Amino acid sequence: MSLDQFHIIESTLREGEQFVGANFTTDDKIRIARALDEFGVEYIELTSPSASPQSFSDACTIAKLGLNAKVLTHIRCHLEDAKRALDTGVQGIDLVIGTSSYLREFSHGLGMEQVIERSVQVLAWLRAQSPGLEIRFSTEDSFRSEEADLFRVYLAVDQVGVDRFGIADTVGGATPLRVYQLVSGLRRLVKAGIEFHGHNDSGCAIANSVTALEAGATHIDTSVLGIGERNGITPLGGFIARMYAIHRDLVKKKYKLRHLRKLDEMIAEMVGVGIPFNNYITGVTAFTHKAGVHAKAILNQPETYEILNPRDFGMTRYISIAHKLTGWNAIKDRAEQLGLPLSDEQIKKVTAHIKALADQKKLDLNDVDELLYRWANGVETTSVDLKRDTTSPYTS
Ligand code: HCA
Ligand code: CU
Repeated sequence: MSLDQFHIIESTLREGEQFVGANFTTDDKIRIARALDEFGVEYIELTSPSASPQSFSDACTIAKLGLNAKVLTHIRCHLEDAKRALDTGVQGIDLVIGTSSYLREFSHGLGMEQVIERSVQVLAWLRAQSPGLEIRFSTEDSFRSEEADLFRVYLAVDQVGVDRFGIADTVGGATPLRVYQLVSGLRRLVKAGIEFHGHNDSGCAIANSVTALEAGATHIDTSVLGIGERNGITPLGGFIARMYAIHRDLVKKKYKLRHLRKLDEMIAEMVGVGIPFNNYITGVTAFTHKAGVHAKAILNQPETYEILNPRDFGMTRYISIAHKLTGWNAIKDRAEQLGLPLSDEQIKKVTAHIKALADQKKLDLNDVDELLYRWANGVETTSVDLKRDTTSPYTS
């Protein structure tokens, strides 16, 4: 059910601002908010207006942009923070309070009774002030909290009434099975939406997010490139890749997938990092095929080795052919691209030659092309000394 009806809470402007390289200016934030809105995310979450005077005025500015996405801000369970958040004019507030023993002892210092008391107090105050406000209540470090404590606070909050409950894997230690258990446990207890926020310290953020949906969650937190505290949270692009693999038509309808690349590039530049080579969708090797066996099948039917269609994302497929694992079908395809009328027999011989050469040195596409031209011009050599320097295998 939720797999068909999920919502993205895009937190590049909140969790992402907690990434060590992030130092967004007001203009940066406006550009990011507009780009995310154009992409089609349903919600944009902003840093707490209590964080700094600029954070407050930027929240006011973004709340007034007239975006299609709902603008939320994220605050601690404090009355002062709640008052300041209301003053920004945002459409929703994400409340969070720590419930694990770590946070109770080393962060806010409150016992469970006080946690419940404060949560109910802040929520009831917000509800009274602004009945139409969309409010989420989340527990920080949910997976290292006692389950009985968690459910006690969720049920108390449910009595007051919230739009959404949050479950946070703050330290990135949860596995999909744990996520399934906790989310489905909460799903049985409450009717409101359920949001999952997952860090990626041990590599489960995307899997945990999708499992949360399978267990009944309705909203998933993401950030562009996954930026956030430490190694970050569920990356927007990776989550999109996963959901596209499940519901291609739905995802194509909901989001402007061709904007992902610009989004990833923009954030990478703003925070001073490169896009990882193996990044979902936009990494330089995401649609690169190499082995001859793969290349042959890809040329016949791309879906044989591709779960994502690069064209849907404005990306192009690349078949690497200048190496020892190449195959004659791929070389033949290249000869056809160059308009060279070589027979299959000739192509097979050139291919054997390319493999032998590649055993001796790194080749590039120019080397392959040169050999193909020579053969097409009647120079059927099998001992060409190719002197050209090699280039990156990703661009050859
Ligand atoms: C934080 C912690 C948080 C909150 C998540 C949430 C986390 O405030 O920086 O509000 O659900 O990972 O627990 O990002
Ligand atoms: Cu977080």
